Amino acid sequence: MRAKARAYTNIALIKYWGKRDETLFLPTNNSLSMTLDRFYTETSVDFDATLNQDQFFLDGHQVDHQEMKKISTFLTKVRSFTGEGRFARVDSVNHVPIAAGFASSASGFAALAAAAMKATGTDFSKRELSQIARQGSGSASRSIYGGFVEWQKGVEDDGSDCYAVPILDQDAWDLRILSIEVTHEVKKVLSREGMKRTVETSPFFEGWLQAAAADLMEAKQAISDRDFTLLGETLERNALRMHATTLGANPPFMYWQSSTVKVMEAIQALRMEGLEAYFTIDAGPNVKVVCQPEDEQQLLSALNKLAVVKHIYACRIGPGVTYLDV
Ligand code: 2P0
Repeated sequence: MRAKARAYTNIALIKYWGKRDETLFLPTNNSLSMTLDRFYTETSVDFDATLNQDQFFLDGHQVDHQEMKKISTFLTKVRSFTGEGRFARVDSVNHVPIAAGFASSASGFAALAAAAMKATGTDFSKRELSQIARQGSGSASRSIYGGFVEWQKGVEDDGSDCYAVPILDQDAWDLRILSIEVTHEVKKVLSREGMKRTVETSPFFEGWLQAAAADLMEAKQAISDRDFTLLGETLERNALRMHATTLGANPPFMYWQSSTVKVMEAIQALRMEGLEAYFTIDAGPNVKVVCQPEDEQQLLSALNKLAVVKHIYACRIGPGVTYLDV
């Protein structure tokens, strides 16, 4: 049976940084994201009794052994959850510019989870889908839903209470996200490795856990009240706190480049001039800026004047997983 799904990337306002279980992808803190409307992955899955191993084609090309192993391990989790016995052919097309610094693993595993679960023909809830997607890549658990989404860390060892929940619909609050590309370079420390090193060696990690819990409460209050200033101050502070943990790791590492800092300074300077915008940064040097619709054009023109800015992708808040005809 064949099924096809589309899932969009998301950007964390309160970051997921640290795992308590690496096999089950259980995080050490709750995170909160906005799903975006612009970058997505479309994936079809066909469980086929004639196959004697899984096959994965990304943008039409068969992937290397290591990538294949990741997909096959994930499909085996889907098989054991549903009782599906066959191998699958997976076709995935990524509409995510790698250089934009968006984690395609979030849209990638959310689309793969949705298509694979549907292709097994079993019934499943969105909550179960979020739990399955989580076991491909943590942030994929959030891309099941549109709008604002909270991924709850849970307390159980088996992950049964660890999934994402929607907290505000896509159309309920119109915010804009400018993704600013400052470099095409691939990151040096992959996020999976970076968060592991931080958990194991950074003395700042305990502080991060306390701060992230407090930041989450404020962000949720801000969303509930549609208080943009409170949300912006909280998300910018939370990103800085996440990055501070990496400086305390051993060996230390940092995701910023000088161009990253130039954009951060520009945003803070524009804010002093009365243009309200806030930045966030993930496990790479590119910067994402959150603003209100009425300030988007002025911000775009100010940021485009910076020599370090290569490209700006303007995004809005997007939808959750959708199923497509095959
Ligand atoms: C996030 N990041 O909340 C955080 C902020 C990066 C910085 O989720 O190991 O690819 O596959 O669960 O989801 C990127 O990490 O990591 C990420 P795995 P993932 O968006």
